[in-house]
Amino acid sequence: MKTYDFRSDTTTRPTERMRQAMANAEVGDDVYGEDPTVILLERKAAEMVGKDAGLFVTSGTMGNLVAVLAHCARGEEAIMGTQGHTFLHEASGISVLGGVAMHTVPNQPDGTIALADLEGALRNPRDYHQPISRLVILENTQNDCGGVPISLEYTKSVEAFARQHGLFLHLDGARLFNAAVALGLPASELASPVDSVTFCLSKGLCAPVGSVLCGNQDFIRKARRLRKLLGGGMRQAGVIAAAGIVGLEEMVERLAEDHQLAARLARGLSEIEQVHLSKNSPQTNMVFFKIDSSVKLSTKEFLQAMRQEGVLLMDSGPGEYRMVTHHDVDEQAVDVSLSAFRKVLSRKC
Ligand code: TLP
Repeated sequence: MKTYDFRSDTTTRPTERMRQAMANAEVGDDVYGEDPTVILLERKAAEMVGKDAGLFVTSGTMGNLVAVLAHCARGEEAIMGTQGHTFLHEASGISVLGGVAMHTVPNQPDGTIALADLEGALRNPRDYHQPISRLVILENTQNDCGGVPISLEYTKSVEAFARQHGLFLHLDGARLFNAAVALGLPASELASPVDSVTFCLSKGLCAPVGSVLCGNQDFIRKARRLRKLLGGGMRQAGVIAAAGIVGLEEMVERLAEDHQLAARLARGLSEIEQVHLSKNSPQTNMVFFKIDSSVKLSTKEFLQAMRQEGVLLMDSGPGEYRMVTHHDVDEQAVDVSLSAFRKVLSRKC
């Protein structure tokens, strides 16, 4: 039976054009700065997000880690949302490896962090009992709040706050291009207020591996050293960078199709009695929902029953589930999964 994987857009496989580009990639030793394909990817990525320079890193997690370590010294503090990926899903790397404290403040349902909460998180730099506030981290799209695209106006307001208080501003833009497509703005504009931004090639853009961290030349020089320190210096990395270039050239515009497919999925789910859409789904390529408490299936049983019908999805917190649309699922996959929902939910009610 064919399986449709809605767990994440990280499950996308490289396209045929990517595989060809990888096979033919011109390579060199990137630790010596001699891989022309990596150099091209970094240049292209930086240009697309409006920064001076880029650094190819293994993953979004490494991009955020390197960025935070480049901005903050040990004992300093990064302010971020309680729903932020860096706080929830990155094994506390910035604290474990960088000695950087995480100061969390609530995300609002629309994915933003209230300016008053940022203000309240500020430390007194003259009080030596306190850590030093150094950085604010935003996320766009905000994954755990519903894949929410965050507006340019809001990001600018946080920039003004950060400048006023001498803080750096980093953007986890793992899905920045989804936000750009949803808001109808270039990614470079959305990232213009921030000092550094990382985005993933390996999600909706379909490349098999990698993210790019972008910022000014000095920041990227520092980041390059930190990437090496973390064991992320790659050699003939042009083989994978080549797929990233295809992702940037060919896969950005089509993210709109993923958003339309998520809308179709959400419409279908909303017609199923036992399914309740949550987090204002869908806002981009993610659909969050809860299953009615009348359904006597544990999370594990429900996921297992759906898997038996050929549909993979993920739980995203107590009683809540997430489905993500991407290049490797289509209208037929949505229709099959809606039938699977009907079958599984009616069976066990
Ligand atoms: N997110 C994954 C899981 O880790 C939850 C997913 O399936 O959504 N920032 C954001 C906003 C992300 O959503 C992710 C991945 C990352 C960073 C990390 O990227 P990778 O997986 O490349 O380290």
